[in-house]
Amino acid sequence: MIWNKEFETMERKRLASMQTGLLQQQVERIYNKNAFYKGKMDAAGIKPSGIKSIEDIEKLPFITKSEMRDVYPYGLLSCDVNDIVEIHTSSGTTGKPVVDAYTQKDIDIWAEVMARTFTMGGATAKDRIQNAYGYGLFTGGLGAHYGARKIGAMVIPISGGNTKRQLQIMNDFGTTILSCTPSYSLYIAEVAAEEKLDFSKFSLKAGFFGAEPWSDNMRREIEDKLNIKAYDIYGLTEIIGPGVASECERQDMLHINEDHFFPEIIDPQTGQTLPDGEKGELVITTLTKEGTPLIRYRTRDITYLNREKCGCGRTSVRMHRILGRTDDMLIIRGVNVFPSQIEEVLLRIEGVEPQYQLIVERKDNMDCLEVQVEVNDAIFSDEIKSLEAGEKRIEKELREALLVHAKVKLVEPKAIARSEGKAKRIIDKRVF
Ligand code: DLL
Repeated sequence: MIWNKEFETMERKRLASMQTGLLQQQVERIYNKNAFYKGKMDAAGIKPSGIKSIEDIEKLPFITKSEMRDVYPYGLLSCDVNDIVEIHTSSGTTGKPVVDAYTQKDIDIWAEVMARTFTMGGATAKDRIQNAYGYGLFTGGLGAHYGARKIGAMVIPISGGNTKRQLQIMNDFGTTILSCTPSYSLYIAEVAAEEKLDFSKFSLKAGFFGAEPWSDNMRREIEDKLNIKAYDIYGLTEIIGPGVASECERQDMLHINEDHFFPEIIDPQTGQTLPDGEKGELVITTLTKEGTPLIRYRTRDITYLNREKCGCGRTSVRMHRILGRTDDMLIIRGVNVFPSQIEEVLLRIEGVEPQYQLIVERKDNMDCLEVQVEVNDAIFSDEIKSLEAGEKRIEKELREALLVHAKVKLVEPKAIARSEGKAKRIIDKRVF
């Protein structure tokens, strides 16, 4: 099922020419309406008339998160402030939050791209969507809400938290679709097991999970435990929230809504554009955004692109699930380590639960990485000797995958704090 055949299956030549037109309009608008962008373009020596085709996007300067913070709260507005109908922001835990301001047209586009997302995973007007993403300034709750309403589904706007109630509502209302973070879906499964609830007796059939990194192994765990198909959905506050890219029923990379969000992959060190298939930092330009348009935004998310046509019939470029972030790459004794690599190794191992935390410390000027990971009851209640043997075995596998030593500590079930939103995987105690 395809929500918007015209745009999702557009012939690529036509799409490129449409993108050229949209980029030209966007650049013209920001140059004339936003002093910050005008300053940046003047400094880079590029005028709107210099954009002759979509490839000319490379002439435009990047924008970073810290620049967005410098112009907080309204510095990126490219329309009259009275035309803004809704505001969202990032959590701002590491500094001033970044702001996404939406006009009514921006909200309509958000609903459209989220309608595509739900339809890609087989949702229809007959579905009952339990939306356990947080409602509020976070974009997950309202973004999924608008998309679910757009396809005419029944929305259960429960927001995150209160897990027993989630299960009660799921059962009473016959929820067919769950949307929340992947880590929260596993917590829901865990509470269900404690309550002796059996998902095969529920009506749940699919879940739309994102807002944090997860792996294919974690997908399998979720699919098994909740008895559903689990789809990866990607987005970020700066661009629109969820709805930037999502998986179709083939679960084979995420289709980017390219008629609204133009993707590029760059080498994060040099800023050079990389060819399709090469891993690098994802850069996104909003082609249609009115409120707070972004030109060449450096997401810090690492992935690669694939332009081959997907078997589902969509022609849009696809991105691999996020492989890591340039900023949560840990540098351990000079070696680059991504939490996703560690998760991949851990979840290959029998008896290991998808609950882990990485603790980094500096002892005697040496970086030390400890991986704390939960194991199931059967393994934990084994003799100390076999626990130690398990730790050594995982340490060996991690060493082979990461090329650096990590100390492994197997911990009892539920020892690691659960999250109702994004999971906290890294505790970096080093002081730089
Ligand atoms: O997390 C938007 C969202 C809500 C996406 C609900 C999907 C579902 P932010 O809070 O601004 O926005 O965080 C954005 O989260 O740059 C990625 O690093 C990470 N992220 C989002 N989706 C995924 C995903 C929302 N599917 C940041 N896989 C992004 C991996 C993801 N990382």
